[in-house]
Amino acid sequence: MSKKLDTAARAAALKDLHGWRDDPAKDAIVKTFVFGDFVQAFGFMTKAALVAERMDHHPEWSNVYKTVNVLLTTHDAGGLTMKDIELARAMNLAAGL
Ligand code: H2B
Repeated sequence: MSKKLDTAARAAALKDLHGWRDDPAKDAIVKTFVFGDFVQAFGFMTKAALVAERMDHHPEWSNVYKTVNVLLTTHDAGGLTMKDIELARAMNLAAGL
């Protein structure tokens, strides 16, 4: 199982993760993706879902029209791990960032 990141590792990992914020209360990272329209938002979710399934690591997310809110945390570990950082990177790539 992945190990929870300590404060220093968390800050270091977040530094080069464009657009992601710390959510310490939930021991998670969060990002709001805003696309041009619903089709782009849903296209992103489709790509991200396939990556998530391949990684066996799944986002908590919601979609309203062209906005996708994402929260990443590792349920098995009870907090943030490298798996969340890896999925966040993959989601940025899926969004074309
Ligand atoms: N996703 C996330 N975000 N955290 C987990 O701990 C997790 C998961 N565990 N996806 C996986 C599935 C686990 O439940 C299965 C059995 O591997």
